[in-house]
Amino acid sequence: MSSTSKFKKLAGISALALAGLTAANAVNAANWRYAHEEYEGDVQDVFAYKFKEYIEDNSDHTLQIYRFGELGESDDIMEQTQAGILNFVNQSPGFTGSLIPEAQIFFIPYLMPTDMSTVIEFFRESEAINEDFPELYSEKGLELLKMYPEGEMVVTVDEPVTTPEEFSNKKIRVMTNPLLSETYSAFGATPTPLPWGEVYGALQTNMIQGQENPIFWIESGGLYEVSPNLVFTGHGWFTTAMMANQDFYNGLSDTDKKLVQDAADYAFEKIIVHIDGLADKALEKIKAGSDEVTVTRLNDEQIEAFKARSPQVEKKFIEMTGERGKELLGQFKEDLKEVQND
Ligand code: 6CS
Repeated sequence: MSSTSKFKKLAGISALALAGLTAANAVNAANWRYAHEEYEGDVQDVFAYKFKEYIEDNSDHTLQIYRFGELGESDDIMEQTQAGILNFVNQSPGFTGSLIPEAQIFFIPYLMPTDMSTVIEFFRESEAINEDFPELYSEKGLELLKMYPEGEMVVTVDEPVTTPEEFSNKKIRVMTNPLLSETYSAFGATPTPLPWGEVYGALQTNMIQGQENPIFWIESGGLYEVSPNLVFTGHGWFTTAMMANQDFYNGLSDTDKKLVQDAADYAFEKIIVHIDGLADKALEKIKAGSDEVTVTRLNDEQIEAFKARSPQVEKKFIEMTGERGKELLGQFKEDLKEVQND
């Protein structure tokens, strides 16, 4: 055989082998489905798209993302994930509280520090976050992949509020977990649990007189248009969680499990950069977009009056979650102390 025809034959074989490999990859390539609770460009959306970027750059799999409303409310996407219709979901503890009561720990006011770098270090290092919570989620058929902060909570009200007394007779919307209702009762208000889709309309029609959310969301959802008085109380952070259906996750190859874990780590690193300075930028946009907006930052003395009501919420948390909740809270506090002492 001449060397040219030998080469042609070899080239033919490797082309065949390559085609075979590509076919095998195509067979293994999956299209995964991921839903979250927010709109285009919001924090959960950025996280989801970074997760997708990593998955698609490092495998043949593809990821389809569904934003708020495309598949329903937060509770709907969680149900679809538990049923295996969706592979991944981002649901915030604000809504997970009824499924996993311990997730309500984030609503004990003044438990979390206000300083962002300490908060981030806590999410990175905490045993409660990285070891205890995955176990709790696992009992509900969920593989917890990441918990991350979105921004400090700010209250918006129909008039500026600086004391618990001024909250009296004000209906404040809360996400649908019982502990958050306890927090707003303790703050002197009348808590009103509502799914996200009803909040803007309820503020507009004065069915409720306020709500709480991070600034980027108050801006992107236009909440300041119907609830223009922003009050910085310093009482907590909006935290969220991203997870997979556990049967789906357990059925993945070790390579794909690592891919998914690495993609979640990658998205976390990107989100930390994304939220840095986000609140300030959003506040500037809000101020530019409305003359009605007022900004009240509670001073230390005013904060003390709200903080004094935190122990009663902590007590309720333990009543709702028993020994396990008590242990989790102990670990949470220990983890916080460690990052605050650094
Ligand atoms: O208040 C809420 O319900 C929504 N807030 C944020 C920041 N993300 C999603 C959630 O549904």
